[in-house]
Amino acid sequence: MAAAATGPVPFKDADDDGTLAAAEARSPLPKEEFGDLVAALPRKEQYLDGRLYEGFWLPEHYAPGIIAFRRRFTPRADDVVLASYPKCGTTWLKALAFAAMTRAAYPADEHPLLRLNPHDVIPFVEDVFTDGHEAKLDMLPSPRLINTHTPYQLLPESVVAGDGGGGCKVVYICRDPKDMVVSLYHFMRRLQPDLSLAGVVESVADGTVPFGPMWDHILGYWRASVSRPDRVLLLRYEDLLRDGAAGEHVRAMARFMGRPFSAAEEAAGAVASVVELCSFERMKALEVNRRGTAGSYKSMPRDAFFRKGVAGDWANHMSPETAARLDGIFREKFRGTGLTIVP
Ligand code: PAP
Repeated sequence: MAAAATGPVPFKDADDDGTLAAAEARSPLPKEEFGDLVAALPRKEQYLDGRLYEGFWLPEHYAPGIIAFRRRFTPRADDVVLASYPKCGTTWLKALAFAAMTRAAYPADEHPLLRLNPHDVIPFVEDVFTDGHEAKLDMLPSPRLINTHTPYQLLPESVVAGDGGGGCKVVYICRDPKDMVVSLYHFMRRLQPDLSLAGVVESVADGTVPFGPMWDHILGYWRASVSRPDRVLLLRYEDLLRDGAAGEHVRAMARFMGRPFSAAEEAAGAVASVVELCSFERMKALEVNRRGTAGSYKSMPRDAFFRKGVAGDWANHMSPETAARLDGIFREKFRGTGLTIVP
């Protein structure tokens, strides 16, 4: 399928005649380019081996790709970066943002989210760079939706540049760290059945969790959302889940991304259609999300991205002592900042 003139279009649909693939095959991969740099970084062996790079534990596999992303990514003024800490609502955010931006582009029964997993529509930029597909980003029509787990502090300077210096918009989603722990535990257990919840808790507590410390990840985006609300929008998974609230956030996100819903669209129920298309029940039930794998690294079964989709599941897995310990750590890290993610 040829790329439409106006974006965003599904990444998977771009270059499907393989024009770029041959050229890409001749370029060196980031792991060849930055392998020595990464090999010299402190290393932590765990359920996802990490390398400590400028204060964050990057998954070893992605470290060269993230360095390439930082050095080479060329943003466009109308790009929107969808950012998240892992297991905090990434899949939902991708679906909502893409559905909101493309609400007028497809007949309801032909929407790409009905045939593609959200991770195939908007892949992680870490995967894109690691696998040498960066040229494919350049061929996507504007506006593009870019997705990342990279901390705000490590985003390319070109993305976070101040007024007059370029930069683009960023939407970040965060979640109660206790529910992130439980979600990450279940996710990683699909690959490592003997992984313990205690092991994941420890990695969060000592900051070595992939893309951690989690508190610094959240604080980076939160601070940016406070100082530059026109550029960085912060969403909370729990807020989106609240009865009837998803529409209000979709509306705000569409406005922020530069495609506000018109009065006519509002009257026609366009906001509710986006929310319904991206609802947990609808997405989980789709054939494309029940079979096959997503992402090039570790090839996660697609159904692993749709587990329970609720707030507060931590109470079914964690002792009150462990919950209090995690709450205490985050409260302490956020003290004096004004940020309250922990209830
Ligand atoms: P990722 O960062 O690896 O892409 P991410 O999508 O953030 O993962 O995490 C998946 C979580 O979002 C799962 O939470 P749980 O384990 O606590 O259930 C998943 O169920 C939830 N999720 C996925 N899609 C939706 C959706 N459409 N609505 C609400 N929650 C969702």
